[in-house]
Amino acid sequence: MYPDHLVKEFNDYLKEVMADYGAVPGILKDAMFYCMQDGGKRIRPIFCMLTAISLNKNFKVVLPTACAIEFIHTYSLIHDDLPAIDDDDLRRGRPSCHKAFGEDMAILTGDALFAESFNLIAQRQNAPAEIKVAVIKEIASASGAMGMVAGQFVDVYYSGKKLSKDKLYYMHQNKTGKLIKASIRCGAMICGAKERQLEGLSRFAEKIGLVFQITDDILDVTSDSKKLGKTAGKDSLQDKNTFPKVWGLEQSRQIAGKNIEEAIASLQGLDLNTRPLQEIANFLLVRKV
Ligand code: GRG
Repeated sequence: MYPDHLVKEFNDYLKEVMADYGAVPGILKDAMFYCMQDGGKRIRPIFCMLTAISLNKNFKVVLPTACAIEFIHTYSLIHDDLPAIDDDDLRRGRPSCHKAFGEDMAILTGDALFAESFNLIAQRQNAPAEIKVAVIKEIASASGAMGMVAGQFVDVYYSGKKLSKDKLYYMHQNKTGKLIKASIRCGAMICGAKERQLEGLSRFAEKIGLVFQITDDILDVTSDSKKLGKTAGKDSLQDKNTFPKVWGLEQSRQIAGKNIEEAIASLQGLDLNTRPLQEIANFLLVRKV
């Protein structure tokens, strides 16, 4: 089952954070608020909060970093939807940012959220300075030129071209997996995880990050736009390289299932409260949105 109570806690905290942006000028502010308001699953913040819980800490201690990661994720969706990239009119069940505010504003809104995410950690995250630097480094690396942007590059550059299985893994691990991994690793670092726990959680995170994108690919084929809140069937329309295209639907499901088993196994023997992380890992196999 999805931890809806944590989504509510996160959204309440986000409202408090957004109140800091009252002085942002004109429709840039409207666009930032529009894109950040309730709507997404908040799964990256949830991963971060559940990691705190697995280490027997209060999830509230990681909320600023969880929020910073959601800022980066939202920026990536705004830019991904632009006509020059995926050209999508629908996001989270509403017109995407550039449809509502224009392309110029969508570019600026993404830029603003990206920079403000680091501001948020610097200003609000309560942790020793060396941990804050490590968290910032983790998130910058996960979202940068050898992380999310690298994965997105492969996605864009190889659309309509044949992609090897190795490159498909590389694309998914970078485009989606690394920010998910950062959500878990940052939660662990802030909560004082021991080296061995951090390593185990990182192995868990790599596998579930991959599975999250595999199920995203599967849902694009098997679900519809109304349920997803974004345009279904676009991957094949744009001749994207996806798991169902390269492996077929059934084998994609099997790869996802095997990775979830391995993810859960990597949590054992680490002196963690593993149940919440196991539950969300299993949820990834049955999620409908
Ligand atoms: C420089 C153009 C440019 C891009 C920057 C845009 C970008 C880098 C990266 C995009 C990466 C991207 C869009 C990955 C998709 C990952 C994914 C599965 C998104 C959907 O996430 P959900 O399902 O969405 O968590 P919600 O709406 O629930 O938050």
